[in-house]
Amino acid sequence: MTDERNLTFFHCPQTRSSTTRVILDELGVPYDMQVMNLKAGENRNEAYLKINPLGKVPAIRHGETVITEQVAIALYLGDLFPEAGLAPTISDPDRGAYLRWMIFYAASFEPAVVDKAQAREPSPEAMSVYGSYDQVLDILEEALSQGPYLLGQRFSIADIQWASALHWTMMFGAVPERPAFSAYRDRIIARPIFQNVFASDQNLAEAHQAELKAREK
Ligand SMILES: N[C@@H](CCC(=O)N[C@@H](CS)C(=O)NCC(=O)O)C(=O)O
Repeated sequence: MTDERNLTFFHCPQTRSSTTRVILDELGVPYDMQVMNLKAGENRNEAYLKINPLGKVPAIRHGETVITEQVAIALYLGDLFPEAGLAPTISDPDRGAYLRWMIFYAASFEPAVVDKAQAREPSPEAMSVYGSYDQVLDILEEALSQGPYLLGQRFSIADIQWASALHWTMMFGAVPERPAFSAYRDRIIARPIFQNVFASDQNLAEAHQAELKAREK
């Protein structure tokens, strides 16, 4: 059954919403992209704060339904377009691992990496939502070493999420270039859609920078 509701995607180039953009393009579905200039603070305009009161991207609107939080959006889109085969369905034996790795990203990896990057002392292990930064990386390394994909032989949205995360965090030095991480990232981001999104986002970011400069004059 075709879903006729319009899909709008709220995007700022070279941010977490770039991952959502790759997911949408890998799914091969039509959507309307609303681009905001983050450096000009457009994500804090009144209209966008009605979409996400935190002013954060990504967000999507599907018909009347608004969804924020990149992992929620990724899971929603994968389920909305099952014919793309990028998300194991509920009865699929891979569904559990898929959910695990998607949530591990938001609930364990992100807080671990942000605490580390901010040089914040982690909470005592039993209180910490992620255990320790090293544990998180070791668990991930073990999973990625099985390869070629997180779900074994099958490419999924979890790979888009993780390759994108490793791409940015290793670029900024927040995660070390362990061989298993680099090999995995390189393999996934070589996909043409990743490369197209990187190039298009680079153009958008440059245009936003130019807009800012023009306004300063
Ligand atoms: N928990 C949110 C985090 C989103 C987030 O931090 N987005 C950043 C871009 S990478 C943002 O919109 N920052 C703009 C701001 O706070 O002004 C998610 O996973 O979607």
